[in-house]
Amino acid sequence: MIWNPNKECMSRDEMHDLQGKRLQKLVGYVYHNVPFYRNKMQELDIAPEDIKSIEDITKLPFTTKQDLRDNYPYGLQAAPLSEIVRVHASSGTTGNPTIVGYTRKDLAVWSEVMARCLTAYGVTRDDTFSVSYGYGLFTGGLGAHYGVENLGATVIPTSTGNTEKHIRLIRDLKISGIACTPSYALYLAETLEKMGLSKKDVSLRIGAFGAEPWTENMRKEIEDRLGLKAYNLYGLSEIMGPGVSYECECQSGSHIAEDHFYPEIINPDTLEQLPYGEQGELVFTTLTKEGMPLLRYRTKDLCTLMSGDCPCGRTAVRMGRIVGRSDDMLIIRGINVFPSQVESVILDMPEFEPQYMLVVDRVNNLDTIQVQVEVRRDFFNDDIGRMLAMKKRLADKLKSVLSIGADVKLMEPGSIERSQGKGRHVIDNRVLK
Ligand code: DLL
Repeated sequence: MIWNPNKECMSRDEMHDLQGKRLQKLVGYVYHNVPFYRNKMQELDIAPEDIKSIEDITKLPFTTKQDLRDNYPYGLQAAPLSEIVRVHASSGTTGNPTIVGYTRKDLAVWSEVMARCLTAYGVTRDDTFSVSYGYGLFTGGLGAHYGVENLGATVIPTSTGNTEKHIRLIRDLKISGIACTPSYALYLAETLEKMGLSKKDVSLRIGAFGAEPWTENMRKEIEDRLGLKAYNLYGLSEIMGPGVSYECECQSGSHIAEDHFYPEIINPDTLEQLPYGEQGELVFTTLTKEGMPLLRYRTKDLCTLMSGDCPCGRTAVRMGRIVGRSDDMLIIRGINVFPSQVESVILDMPEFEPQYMLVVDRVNNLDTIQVQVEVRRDFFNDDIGRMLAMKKRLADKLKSVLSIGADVKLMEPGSIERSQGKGRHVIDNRVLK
């Protein structure tokens, strides 16, 4: 089944025409409504009229997460606040989060692309579907939720946590589909087994997994332990949220909803556009967004784009798995964490040396993060109570900045290994096999 064959199965020529027309309209819209883009285009000496087809996209400026931070909170919004009906946010590198406002039409497009994903996975109106991404500022929960409702399946908004209760609901409500991070899916499988149940006691058949990198081996393990077919779901808040691309039954790359999100691959050093098939940084232009449209947004995700026919009948370009990032962002339990966020918290506290190490691990299929930090000599103390209070102060600050709990380990001055060259601040022991 295909949700919207008119768009998902367009000929390549029709798609290029549509993308060209939408790009022209978009460029005029941002030029007149977003001073940031008008200035950038004037600096590059381009006017909206210079954009005549989708190929002209290379004339346009890039946008980065830093630009969003510099224009916090609403500087890049094109629509007036009276048109914005929802706001989501994702973590910035330091300080300001990235704020994304959606108009009513943006939300309609989002639930449309999410319905395309779910249909590609084989979800139908007869399914009962549990959305187990976090609800809140994170786009995962509400994004997937409205897609399931739009499709007409029954949505169970389980969100995260409370895993045993969730498993009982999966069993009792005969939940057949689930959306969550792949690591949470593994944790769910483990909890199921601990409760003395097995995949035979539940009727899960489809999983929509994303928000963090995962591998073919993880896919096999999740499928085997939960008894479902596992599909990739990709997206990012700046562009929309989940639903930017999705696997079909052929599972050979993820189809991009190209009539809304125009993809390019660039060399992250030279910023030159690369041909399909070459690995580089993924860049998206939001062709139809009203709230916060973005020109050539650099995702920092590294992957390849694939053209060519897919046996499912969809004609949209596919992207391969994300193989890494061109920045230092970590994804911990689905939440984006930048080492610089931790650094800014530590630098703000007089008790600590600017020497720290993040140790990331996966214990029982759940990501953990430990922040090791050196205490300044004048603050180092034999009084355990004072040391514990110091530890708690740092843990609380980290929690409020990172939105996830980190285990703090106080270290003696001079005990963290100094690096000769570039400071190394992360030890990631999660080996994605
Ligand atoms: O993670 C949106 C989302 C929610 C996608 C639920 C899928 C499912 P952000 O918090 O802005 O948005 O994080 C976006 O997460 O740039 C990638 O680095 C990573 N990411 C998202 N999906 C995948 C995936 C959501 N399927 C960042 N595979 C992106 C690998 C993914 N990485």
